[in-house]
Amino acid sequence: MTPPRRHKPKPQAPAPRRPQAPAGDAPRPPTAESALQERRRPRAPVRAFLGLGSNLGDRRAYLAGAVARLPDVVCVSPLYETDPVGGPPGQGAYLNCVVELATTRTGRELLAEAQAAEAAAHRERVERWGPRTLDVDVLLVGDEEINEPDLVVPHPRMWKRGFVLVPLGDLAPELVIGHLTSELARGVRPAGTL
Ligand code: A4P
Ligand code: MG
Repeated sequence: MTPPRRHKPKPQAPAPRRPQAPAGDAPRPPTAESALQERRRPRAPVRAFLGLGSNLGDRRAYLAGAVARLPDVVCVSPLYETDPVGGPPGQGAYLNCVVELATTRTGRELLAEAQAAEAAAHRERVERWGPRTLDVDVLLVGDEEINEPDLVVPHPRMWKRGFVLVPLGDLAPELVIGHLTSELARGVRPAGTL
């Protein structure tokens, strides 16, 4: 099995200077949403995992673009070519991988980053599980549990999907024990690294 690749963080640009607030500008009170985010924010970085998939266009380039723009990435799994699960018949094979982050961001903040990466890849939503340039799913964020209409973490379908569990097992074998069966691993073929 190809070992996971340590992701070299890009050299940091000098921190942007914060614009000075005009004199007499009162600090804005927190909204209910921002207060909830603050309460959920981990104090120390936690291990988080995102699942990436592409089955349209230059799949490798879309995955590489996502890895370059996602924040706090520390490790990238090998790539796998995988048979499509669900969706319309006749769609092409996927390239899948999983990235590991060391992050203090919340699950909701990571969903926003995931959706920004999808938008940057010009993802079009035509039908559920239809072909896509890029899909980024929030799999795990430390031990955070979220059950909201537009965000469920841990990702509810990840434990039954070979295209998630095989690359996740490369990065964190302890997490897939008892979930990754030989039947799930069928149709998940090594495809090199990014
Ligand atoms: N959403 C809720 N929880 C999450 C989460 N943890 N991470 C919501 C990301 N999104 C989450 O997703 C639909 C909605 O799910 C979003 O609006 C978000 O608020 P989507 O990406 O717009 O649509 P989708 O991906 O078509 O639907 P879904 O249900 O997320 O599908 P999955 O589970 O992501 O599966 N086969 C192979 N071989 N490889 C693949 O990568 N991917 C899928 C998509 C199907 N078959 C595949 C693969
Ligand atoms: Mg998705």
